[in-house]
Amino acid sequence: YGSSVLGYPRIGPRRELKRALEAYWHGKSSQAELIAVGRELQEQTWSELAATGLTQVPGNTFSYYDHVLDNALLFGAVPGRFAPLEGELNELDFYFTMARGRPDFPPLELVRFIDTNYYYRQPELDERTAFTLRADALMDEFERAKARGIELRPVLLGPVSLLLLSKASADAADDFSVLDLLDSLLPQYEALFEKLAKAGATCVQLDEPAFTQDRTQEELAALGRAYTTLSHAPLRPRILVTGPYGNLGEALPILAATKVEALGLDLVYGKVAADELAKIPGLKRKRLYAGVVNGRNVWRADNLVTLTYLSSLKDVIPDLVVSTSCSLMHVPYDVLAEWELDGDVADRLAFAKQKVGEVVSLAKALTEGPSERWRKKPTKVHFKQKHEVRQRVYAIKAEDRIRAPYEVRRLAQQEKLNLPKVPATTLGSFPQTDAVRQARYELGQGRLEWADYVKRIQAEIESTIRLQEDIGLDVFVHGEHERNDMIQYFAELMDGFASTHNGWVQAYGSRCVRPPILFGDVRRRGPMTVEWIGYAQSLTDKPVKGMITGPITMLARSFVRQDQPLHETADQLALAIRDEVADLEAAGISIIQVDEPAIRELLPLRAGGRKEYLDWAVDAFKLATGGAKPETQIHTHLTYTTQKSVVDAIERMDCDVTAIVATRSITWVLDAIKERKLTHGVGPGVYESRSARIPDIDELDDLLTEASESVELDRLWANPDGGLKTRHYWQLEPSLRNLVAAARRLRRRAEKAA
Ligand code: THG
Repeated sequence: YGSSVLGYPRIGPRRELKRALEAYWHGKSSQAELIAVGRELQEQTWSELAATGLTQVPGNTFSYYDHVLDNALLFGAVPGRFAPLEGELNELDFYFTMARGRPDFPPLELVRFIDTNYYYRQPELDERTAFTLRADALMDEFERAKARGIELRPVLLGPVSLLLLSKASADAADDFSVLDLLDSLLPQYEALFEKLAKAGATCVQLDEPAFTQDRTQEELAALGRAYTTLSHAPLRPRILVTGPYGNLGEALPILAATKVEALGLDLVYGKVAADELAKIPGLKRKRLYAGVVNGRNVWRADNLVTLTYLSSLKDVIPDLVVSTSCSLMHVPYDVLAEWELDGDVADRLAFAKQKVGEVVSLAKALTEGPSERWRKKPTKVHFKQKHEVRQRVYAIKAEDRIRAPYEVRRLAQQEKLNLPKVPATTLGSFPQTDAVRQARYELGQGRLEWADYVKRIQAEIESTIRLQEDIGLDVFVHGEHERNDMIQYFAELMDGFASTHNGWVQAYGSRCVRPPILFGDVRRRGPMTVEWIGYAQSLTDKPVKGMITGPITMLARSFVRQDQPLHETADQLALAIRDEVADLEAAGISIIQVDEPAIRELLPLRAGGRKEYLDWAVDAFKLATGGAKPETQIHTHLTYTTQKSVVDAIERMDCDVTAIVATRSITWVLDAIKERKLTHGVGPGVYESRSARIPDIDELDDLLTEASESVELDRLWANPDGGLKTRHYWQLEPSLRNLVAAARRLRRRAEKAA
């Protein structure tokens, strides 16, 4: 039986690509040096995959920035607004400018890739888009591998997903739909197939991740049309179509009915019984890439269970290739690069390199039977339990999740806090100085004493407080100087989480995260934020907000244990946060923000599972905040989506104040306010904190005034749409001064009118 993987990480085992990119972007190295690093990473990847024993090695898994943008440019889909730059810049600089923008050319929008923690640059299409094939780089890689005796199976986005992941450009005709371009795109795929076939490629992989989400009949019909056409291409390699990240659902019989030779199924997130597959006409005669090794988590596969499943599949579909559920780009490179993991945890982990090994040994076992070792040492699934934590979860009562009625809380908070109408605040983080990063690094190295570190952080907190006083904000924050990444920060302070040294995963471009590993029962070791927030509050009479990351966001951005339902793990996290809320209250903090920017990120891909998810997600949040006294004001910070179920969920979270990021346009949020779907305090993000532009008073006033037409002024808040960690003070200061001025203007007008 064959073995393969659908893709591989590309940032480099030691983030070599990140360093090379940033050196090049900052003018510290040449393009030739960057390209040398890129080639080296490509070659390392195929050599390693071939040496591990995969029967088929994927190609084109490398990218200098983003594979979605690569695929758009492979077919010449340059948005019209960037066309003027094409003659001016060389190919790679042009590509980076589309991805990163420059002052006169805003970048392509950064969008979450399906439901992963990877973000891509969204291609822009319109009726003027004219596709052409630009396959030099792809063919060059293919030839270089061939010269090393390795035949690659180039990986591409399938044509329909490429279109569906794109958006209509700002100047597209009103009736333009991205699928209008399918017929002009397909001939370019055919031209590429011909080139590949002539170069000796026997198989090409086309990923159609868009079809593991709910799709319209029109989109499904486009899929059928695309692969009927492509499978009739005159000269082509065998075609493998994959459906990563979930279940292909209705798309599967459509693909099975075409003449493509092979299908790749995600049999982890889209697990189906073999006899269900047997019922699909045409499937038995295809080659099945059985995606049984999870490409998105870090746990070792249960070998015996997986082997049993594979055996049942091969009885139905004889031509079987053992594979991964999706590309391995969502996991770190190598467990062996970690030296501080607890043995019990390390033994259960598989990163990309180990997962390739699992695929190879499962394929071998399918022919030869399981190895003796598997029987002697079965894969461990369960961890040692912490009875105290489990008992607390079982003892949760419904009323633990319920606070006093909003009206009662509102009056109690008004009396206690005495805030003005339209209070101005920020959402947490302030810019981090190099000195603080340096101090944290030295602390980690053991070269700085804790007491000295505390003094340095306190100095930063003090200057953040003084700045906010000077600007005239109404509710302060301490600035989060003690945190590099909030997820890592909290994970390090709780039992049940492990952190890695080299477990980097690409977030976008050169940016990476090191997701913590949530392996066991979660418990707070002690107060996590009180030292810093309490210090900040001691410096001022203005209320300082406590800042905690919510249970769902901790789940969404960690690698989470699989031996118990997610909702149980969420409740454990919620209890830890509930304790932190109580400690903050006891330290005199009267406003506490529990952020859940990721609550929509765990939303199931298909509508079917969404209600159940939102029910337990909202419940976990309410458990985290439900212990707060009526006079304590609970805030949250969320990303808004127009999906009705999510808007309802915001309301059900029952926060006193919700700050909303409106990723694309604030009018969505204003609409929801107008329709009176949000009945508690609300802070529409009136300026984009991630943009370099400084908003003026009039435009902030206009937005707040528009919001005030639907919200009474005593539940409207003025705030940016996100943290300010990556801003410069020269941007942040004038922006916040204008925000305060706009809020005061609105307040004064209201007072005059009254
Ligand atoms: N933290 C975690 N997960 C996240 C985000 C986060 N997922 C979603 C979103 N934010 C992803 N966006 C980013 C943006 C910037 C960076 C990472 C993810 C980033 N990373 C630093 C880098 O690559 O240089 C590393 C920071 C570090 O040292 O930890 O800038 O915010 N968990």
